[in-house]
Amino acid sequence: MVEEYSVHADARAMIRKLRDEGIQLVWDRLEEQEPQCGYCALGLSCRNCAMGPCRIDPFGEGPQKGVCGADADVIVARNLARAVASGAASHSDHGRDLVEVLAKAGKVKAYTIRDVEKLKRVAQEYGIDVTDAKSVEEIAFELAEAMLEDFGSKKERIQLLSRAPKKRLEIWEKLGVIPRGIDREVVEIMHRTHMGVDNDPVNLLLQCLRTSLADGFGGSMIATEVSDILFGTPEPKMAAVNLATLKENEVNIVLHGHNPIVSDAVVDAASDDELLKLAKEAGAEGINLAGLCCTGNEVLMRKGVPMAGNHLIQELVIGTGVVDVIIVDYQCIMPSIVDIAKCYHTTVVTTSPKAKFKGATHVEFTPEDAHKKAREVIRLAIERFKERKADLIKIPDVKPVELMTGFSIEAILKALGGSLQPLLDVIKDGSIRGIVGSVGCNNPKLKQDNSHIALARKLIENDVLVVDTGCAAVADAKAGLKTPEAAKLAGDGLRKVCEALGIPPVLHLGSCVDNSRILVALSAIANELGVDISELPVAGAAMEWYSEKAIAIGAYFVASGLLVVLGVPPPIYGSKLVLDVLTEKVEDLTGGKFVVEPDPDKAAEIILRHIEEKRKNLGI
Ligand code: BF8
Ligand code: SF4
Repeated sequence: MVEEYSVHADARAMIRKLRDEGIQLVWDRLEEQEPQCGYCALGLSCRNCAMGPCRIDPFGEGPQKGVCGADADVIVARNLARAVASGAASHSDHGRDLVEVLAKAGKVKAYTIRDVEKLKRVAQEYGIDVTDAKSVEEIAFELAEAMLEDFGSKKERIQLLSRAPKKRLEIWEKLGVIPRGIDREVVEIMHRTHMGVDNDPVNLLLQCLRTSLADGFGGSMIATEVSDILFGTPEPKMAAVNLATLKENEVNIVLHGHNPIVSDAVVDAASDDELLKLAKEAGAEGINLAGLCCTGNEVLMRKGVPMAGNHLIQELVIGTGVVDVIIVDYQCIMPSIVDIAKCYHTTVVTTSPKAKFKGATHVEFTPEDAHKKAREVIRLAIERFKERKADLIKIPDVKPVELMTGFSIEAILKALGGSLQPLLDVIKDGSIRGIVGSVGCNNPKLKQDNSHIALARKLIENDVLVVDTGCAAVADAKAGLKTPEAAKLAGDGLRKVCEALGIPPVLHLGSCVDNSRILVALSAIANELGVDISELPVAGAAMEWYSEKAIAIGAYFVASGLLVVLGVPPPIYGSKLVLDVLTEKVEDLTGGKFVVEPDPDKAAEIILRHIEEKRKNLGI
């Protein structure tokens, strides 16, 4: 059975160990939940008001309307809209936290501007004067103020939308989905899904697209740009991934969550001589950091910090018995890790006032004291190190897998010699057939990482360049697809391009908010070719998604004109109308659409056919 849970030896070894120790894991809880509610899976249940909860009978025999009279189409569309709102809000609130730090950069100890050039470039996009007379801190403050306006309710459109091709903007204008303020779109969804407001399912779906664009070209893009400005724009570098990145003889601190505000401060503090001395006095050989999930991707991309794993590794990592502290901020952090940590010596440290966990130790980080708090957490980890339980220690007997990371768009352009032209040339001559963004999560309903890896392998074999983010990126890295040597797994055309540039066939673009890098790249390519994004030989895939954030990402890709393959069915099958719109009719509106295909081989075939069709239409 354990074989069915994950493709990776490190994960399986840990699942067995934790099972032997009687610890309940995500797979056990999934089993306990089965059979899961069929109404909810189809999107047919509603508890938006106290006349309910209501459900619609999918077989047409029982009730076809909720107490208020809402039918299946309205209920499914409303539920989906609330998921998009939550996903967009998550990315965007993360973005806002970064903007608040940007406003204080240079004035507080932990945060400075590490990419001044990018600060000035983005500030100019916001119409800010960047003359030499202004200090870097002044520009940062003005940019932060201008970005906060993007979250408000006065603007007619968010600023970075202007990066999209002209044709795309015209399509959005015609559809009435130009996003205004980020907060405004999310609030409007909450309003429109209250009982008795928007009862036209198509109108609701259009608001889903608009809100998702407020995320992709707003909250997420702001998060990426400000992270680069504050912590440095990533550049290619080698690093390592899997559970063997933990070190038995060192103090191990696992960085889990999403926002580099916390993880970057901890990385900085970990090289402090005084703390290293303290660790040695405690009997450790050093202080070792390892990432998990998206904040792991952030520090991996920028600093080469080793990556312990992705979403389904978060419980298992504690089971090694060598994690002294696991420090989290927010999103995708299973509450269960606190319970599991109690079986070991591990302390879970929460850091955000908006994400406290019952049973965890709260060390609140603010921009003013992040420097101090990061040191406090490391000191705590050194104390915990002394409490390790020798009989519970077991790091899986595997070797860390190497990867090349750090492919920001700026880094890709640099590798190409400063212009997109060489990339366009190899796409035009067919050496590279197209580009696919592989994104999203793990889901315990699927064998961990299997679909991500199988899809990426098949795509590169067929000369499709894969760019990945989030947990998909960790999956591909663990499978060894992210070393320059992996070029040999690619088709001849892609292999030669990778070999010439010394890059892997699967490029790591970062965390989930960094899917905005994909939007930036596709917009730039489309602009260069004088076409729309929907005409490009490109696609997206979220084969193992679980999160509402992934729904928002999928929606902004579709709104931007992309075919998006989902490997896990979204809860929309209760409405034929919603299903039809999202998997067919939306193509006439945006040029993009969703396809649901859990089989990675078939998903790859669908994508390859799509790419060839787009090439044919472009005449290349
Ligand atoms: O934002 S890929 S499981 S960690 S939601 Fe979460 Fe999904 Fe991982 Fe990052 Ni993204
Ligand atoms: Fe039922 Fe309508 Fe209330 Fe939903 S909004 S719970 S369908 S009465």
